[in-house]
Amino acid sequence: MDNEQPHQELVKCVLVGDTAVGKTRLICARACNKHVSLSQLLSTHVPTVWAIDQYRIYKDVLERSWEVVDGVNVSLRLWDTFGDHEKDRRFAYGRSDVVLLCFSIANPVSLRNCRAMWYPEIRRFCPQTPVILVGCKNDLRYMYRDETYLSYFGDRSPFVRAARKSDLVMPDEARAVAKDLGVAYYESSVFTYFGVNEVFENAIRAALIARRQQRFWITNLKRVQRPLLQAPFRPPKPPPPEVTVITGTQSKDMLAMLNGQRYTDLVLVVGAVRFPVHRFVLSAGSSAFHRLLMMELTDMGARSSSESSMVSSTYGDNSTADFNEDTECLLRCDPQSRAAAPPLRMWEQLKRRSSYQALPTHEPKKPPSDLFRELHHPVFQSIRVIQVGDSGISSSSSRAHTQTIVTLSKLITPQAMQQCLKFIYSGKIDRDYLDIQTASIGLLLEIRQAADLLELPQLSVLLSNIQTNQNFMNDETIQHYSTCVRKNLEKLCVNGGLFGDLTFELDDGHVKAHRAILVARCDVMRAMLNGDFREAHANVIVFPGVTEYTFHKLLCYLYTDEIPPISADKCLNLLELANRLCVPRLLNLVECRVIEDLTRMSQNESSDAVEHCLKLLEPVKLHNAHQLAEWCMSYLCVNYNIICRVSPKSLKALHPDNQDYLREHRWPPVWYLKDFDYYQRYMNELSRELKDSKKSPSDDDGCLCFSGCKSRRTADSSTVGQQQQIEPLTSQPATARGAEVAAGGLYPSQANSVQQIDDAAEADLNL
Ligand SMILES: Nc1nc2c(ncn2[C@@H]2O[C@H](COP(=O)(O)OP(=O)(O)O)[C@@H](O)[C@H]2O)c(=O)[nH]1
Ligand SMILES: [Mg+2]
Repeated sequence: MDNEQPHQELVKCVLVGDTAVGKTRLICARACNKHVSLSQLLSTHVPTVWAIDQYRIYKDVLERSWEVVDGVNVSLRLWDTFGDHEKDRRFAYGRSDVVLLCFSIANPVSLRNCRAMWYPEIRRFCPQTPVILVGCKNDLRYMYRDETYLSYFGDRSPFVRAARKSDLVMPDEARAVAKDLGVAYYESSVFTYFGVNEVFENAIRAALIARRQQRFWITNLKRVQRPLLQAPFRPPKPPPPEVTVITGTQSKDMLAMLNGQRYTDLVLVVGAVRFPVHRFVLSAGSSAFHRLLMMELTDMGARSSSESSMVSSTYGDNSTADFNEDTECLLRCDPQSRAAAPPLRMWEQLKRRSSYQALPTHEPKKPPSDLFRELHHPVFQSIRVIQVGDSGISSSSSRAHTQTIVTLSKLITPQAMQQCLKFIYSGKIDRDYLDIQTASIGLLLEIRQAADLLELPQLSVLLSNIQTNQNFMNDETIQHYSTCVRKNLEKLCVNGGLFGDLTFELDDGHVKAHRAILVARCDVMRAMLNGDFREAHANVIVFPGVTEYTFHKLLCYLYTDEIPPISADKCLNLLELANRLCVPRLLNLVECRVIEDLTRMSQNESSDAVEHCLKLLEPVKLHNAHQLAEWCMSYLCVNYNIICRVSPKSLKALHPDNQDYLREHRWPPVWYLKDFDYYQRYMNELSRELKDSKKSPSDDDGCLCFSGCKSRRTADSSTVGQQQQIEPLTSQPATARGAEVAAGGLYPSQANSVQQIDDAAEADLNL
């Protein structure tokens, strides 16, 4: 085609190839900058041709046709064609400057047709025109197993089918065809936009070089480079699989625990209503209760009235009172001593210690341990501790325990107490009170007063928010409460064993726990402790094969719904326990914690994370930690090279199916590594040649004298296509290439040099 204006070039580029290989989409991507979504790409294909008159009709299409390539202002005119083999494309080929021979990398037949049908046709109509082989849809090299991609085909098959691995054409296969035909090779995808601009930019180069050879006097083409070698396409690194944690049910479980009234050890007497509750929960939820229940309870008669008003005097003191050998005490709260002595033994000990007559060792009518005390406190009127039988399922149980009875003053009404307890257990109050429109103001005030007296600051804030119509702030308030109460439960009950009524004998120690929470939070524990099993009546349960470390994490979960950090090397026992006790959320939380630990490890230079993943992969599957197994597998896939380097033996020790999976899904894939190796070797060769050419005078420095490179020039002009085959150049950024362009622009290469590189790459790549 003739120049439209001086120093402006018009390039006619024709796209040919089988139907549905992606010609029209590729043209639209370049000419209209059209980006397409996956669903658009996968919609049913209707053969269309992009009309050439769009350059005339649409101004923006015409504007986008302009491009500056190696300093030359070019208007690229793209010609689309139908892919039917028998069609007459004579008109399209006429006066073309470059032909893009397209095939789909997911359709090997379309590549075969390039050699068998298309190239001969092109050469028939345009014997001298440069040709470029273009592998379209190269996103399918990794998308073929993408779940979203595959999901589109679910209900459309068998009419439309997804690309299969066996269909994929690898870069080296396509490159071999290109070499055979003596043309340059590029890949593109309109989905990722990889190569879209590169294909056309280099098509322009091929066209301009051919033009320069015909019209060597046109000086504005002297800096045009030969088509550059395309850097290989590396599929994106697959993201690690996401781990989901099933929603916690702690609030619900705690409420069920309150309503179920099982294993209670405290009765709150409020007016005519008695509330059986659990001391450990109240201690964790309310400072007022904590202090009341932690005080050293002595009998009134042994003290003066001023000393006996200890509740009021110790109020404000949050610490556990010191145990004094001389003090007659009913309940000792030192966790260590409690952990060491089961309740009954402790009771005996206390009885022995007690010198005071009120400890009713010989009183026949009163239970021997019954102890009563008046309290001089605005809310708590009196406290009584009695010894009772099992409050659990079996009334005939021999398991004895203490029951504390606290009588509250009239300042707290039963309804207010009900709501305070609900809040302490679950961080919630009844719905009726949440809306100022429906709630009775009087009742709200009663609850607020109770919350203040029982030192439940978050409940006070919650109620005040309701009163001021600022309910939107309550989520945060409830969150704050649950954080505080979880911390207390962990500190007092899990770590301290406060008011624990059951001891677990583990491989390396003893741990105290509370039947109530175990039963409320874990079905297997419920079956064990409620049923006819021996454990239902035992104070000590032997748990062989479990260490304190593991059991502590289990208790943390049962009490707080969360778990502390877990190191990857210690997780297996906990996963096994979580699986054995059927606690799926704990299993998920452990998976998350271990992944956190592995992610942290992976940030170091070391290969620790890889080694841990290799160790964990198969055992965690046995414990149903499938998400963790999947994560490890995905991590190993993207670190396959490291495994081969540092742990080839561990890799071989894996189940053959796992080895196959890793090989199959390794990232970057083998075809990329091969292609990258080819590219690098070529680049090295190129820089060597560049050095050599710097030493000898350049053949293309703008002078019209051909003497220095006569033989090469002759070869160039006679076989334009072959020139591209033997000299496919780099796809370095233009800036990086600037110096090279200035130094000569053309990159001579021996006719067989790329062939040699290719052969060497095949031989040397030990993949
Ligand atoms: N995944 C993927 N699909 C593509 C790509 N290019 C085209 N397609 C799809 O392949 C089908 C054929 O495309 P089209 O451009 O019409 O092919 P033509 O007949 O050669 O013009 C259409 O369904 C396109 O959505 C690509 O780069 N990636
Ligand atoms: Mg088309």
